[in-house]
Amino acid sequence: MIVLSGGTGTPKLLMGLIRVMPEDELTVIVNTAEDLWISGNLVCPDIDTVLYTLAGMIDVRKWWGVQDDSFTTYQHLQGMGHLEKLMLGDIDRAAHIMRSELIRSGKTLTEAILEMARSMHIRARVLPMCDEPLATIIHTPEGEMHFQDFWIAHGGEPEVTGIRFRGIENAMPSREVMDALSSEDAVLIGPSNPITSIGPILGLPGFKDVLKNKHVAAVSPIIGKAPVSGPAGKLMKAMGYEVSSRGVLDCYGSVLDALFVDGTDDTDLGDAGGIKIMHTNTIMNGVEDSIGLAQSVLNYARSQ
Ligand code: GDP
Ligand code: FO1
Repeated sequence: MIVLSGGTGTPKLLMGLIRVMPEDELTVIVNTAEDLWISGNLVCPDIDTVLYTLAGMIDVRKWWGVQDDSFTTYQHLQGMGHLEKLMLGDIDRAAHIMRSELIRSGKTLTEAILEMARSMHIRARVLPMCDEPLATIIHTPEGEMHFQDFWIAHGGEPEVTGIRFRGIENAMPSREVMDALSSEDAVLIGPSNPITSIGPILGLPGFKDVLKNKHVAAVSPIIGKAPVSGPAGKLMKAMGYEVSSRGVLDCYGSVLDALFVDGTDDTDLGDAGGIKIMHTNTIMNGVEDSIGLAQSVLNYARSQ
């Protein structure tokens, strides 16, 4: 199975999937449009959360960073007046250093991530969506800013008047991503932000065309009229979508064959344009919930 992922909702589901299916049958294609360079190293928040989740190292309270990490370097830098945009843990920073050194030595981002995954004994195939650098730029009345500035420095507060993915026109799905798609029929869009996590993946030139011949299911990250966490609601609204599973359907449009919606969500989806709607518990407050949803998704995929 191929899973499209951001850095919170879908990793929660991956935690269940690796417990209900052979991990080496899983390929995860991960958003890179929130990546940024900090203090000389490339930070890939979504990829790192996926890697740490699969390696059993993720901090499940925050869904970013390594469990029980220290922040000694971050604090010393701060004390010397060098302020970093993200609070980087020491073990997390080691991963950024390794990745950046591999890239500086001439490896692609994909090659670097495959090597890091091997070093963490991860059996799933974790693939960045592309090798070219991309940036999610949020347009606000205060000016344009990188997604991480919007979300962290500005607390997600500014009004959003537009969103663009800088560099997407010159990017393409990597060879490894295309190879994975050519040998797998079932694609799952995890419960991730449809605009800033899945949007860049589906927006890569040619990506949606490849999905036309696949069985594509998604899990809605919106329950009722709000996301479980994060800025998905604000960003969907800014892009003209209803904040509901109806809006999620509209975001993904014709690529979808099925949508998993939370059992408590009574949004009227009408005939959903032929897309199969399945209601089940999609709230993952722990590994048991993740396993339950993973099993439902897997049963559906195997029945196709
Ligand atoms: P990001 O990269 O950190 O934004 O992470 P993602 O895009 O992967 O995930 C963010 C989305 O996950 C948000 O829109 C949340 O509503 C959704 N989400 C988080 N936890 C859950 C959950 O337990 N169930 C569902 N259905 N969605 C969730
Ligand atoms: N999110 C925060 O709200 N504050 C942080 O200081 C922070 C640090 C951080 C460090 C490494 C990393 O991989 C992610 C980090 N995140 C932090 C999460 C990140 O900003 C976003 O939630 C994701 O980019 C959204 O996909």
